[in-house]
Amino acid sequence: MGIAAEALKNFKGFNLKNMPEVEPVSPGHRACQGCGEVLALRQAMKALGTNVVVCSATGCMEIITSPFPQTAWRVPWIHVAFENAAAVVSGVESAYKAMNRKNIIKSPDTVFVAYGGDGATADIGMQALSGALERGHNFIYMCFDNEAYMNTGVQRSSSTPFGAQTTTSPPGKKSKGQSTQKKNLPEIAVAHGTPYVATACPAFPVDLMNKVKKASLVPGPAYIHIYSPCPTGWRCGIEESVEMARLAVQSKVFPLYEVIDGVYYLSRKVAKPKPVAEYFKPQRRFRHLTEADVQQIQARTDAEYDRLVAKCVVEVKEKKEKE
Ligand SMILES: Cc1ncc(C[n+]2csc(CCOP(=O)(O)OP(=O)(O)O)c2C)c(N)n1
Ligand code: SF4
Repeated sequence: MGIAAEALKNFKGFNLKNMPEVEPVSPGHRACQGCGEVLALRQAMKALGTNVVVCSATGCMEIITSPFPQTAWRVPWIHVAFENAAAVVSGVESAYKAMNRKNIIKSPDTVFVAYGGDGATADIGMQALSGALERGHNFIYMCFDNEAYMNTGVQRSSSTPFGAQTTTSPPGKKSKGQSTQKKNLPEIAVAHGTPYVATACPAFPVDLMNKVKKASLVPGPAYIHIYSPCPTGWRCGIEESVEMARLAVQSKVFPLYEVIDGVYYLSRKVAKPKPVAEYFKPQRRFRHLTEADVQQIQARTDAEYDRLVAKCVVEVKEKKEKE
């Protein structure tokens, strides 16, 4: 049995009846109305509780929680540069380890967390993240993926999906919007031999919280990729974030799965998938796409999903959250 499976063998998860009441991220922050990213952050932090140190890359979740002299954080939290959250959390984790060993502190169970948006993770912080995963620090990295650099005004990242409009991938006579395919960050984390990797989204809060909790129990690096709808950048209604996250899963655009010691588990099998067009429709970032474009994206989505399912040896038998 691998180290992650061993650590999780007696795992008893959250359910709707035993939700923690703790709120490490307080309400009253300055996110846009309907922000799916801060909803995901709240769920993740509720799962982790208060014995944590959090390193935040620059981005929306940093800006909206820390307008000086205020803060929404009720736990130790460090804002670091855009590109080095994983490097800083490595140092913090190492410092705690050394101080525990020398009996300077008694804090063996503190959980170390770094997070960033998709720009901070897939592009500018990739080198720091790769190094931290490879060195095997005991930390969780959470990527809140809203599929563009939102904080600075919706620029494309390498996690922006094919065809999406951003300010730096504008559609026009010669362009269909984003011309490249979304970078597969969970696969990159798996390729590092990371003991625990998972995808999650805030439309399935119990699943998200259990994955974050599991990540905290694994003695080594863990990577969680969290789909985070952004009504401001996706140009959809502020009341539609949770629905967008749910539709992303139901249309196979964003499958929910875990990889424990390299073994793939599908968290939720999409038996009756919704068309990608239904997921695209409320989002004006996809409005310029033709029917043929959407069909092409549908075919690729189906193929990618089938490729993932073929890798999943076991289906997780968990009580399903209501869709
Ligand atoms: C080295 C560096 N380059 C650029 C910036 C400007 N900057 C700050 S936040 C940000 C965008 C963050 O995007 P992302 O990581 O996707 O997070 P989001 O805001 O979408 O949650 C940029 C470009 C910076 N702070 N530092
Ligand atoms: S721009 Fe998007 S991700 Fe950033 S706070 Fe607003 S809704 Fe949230």
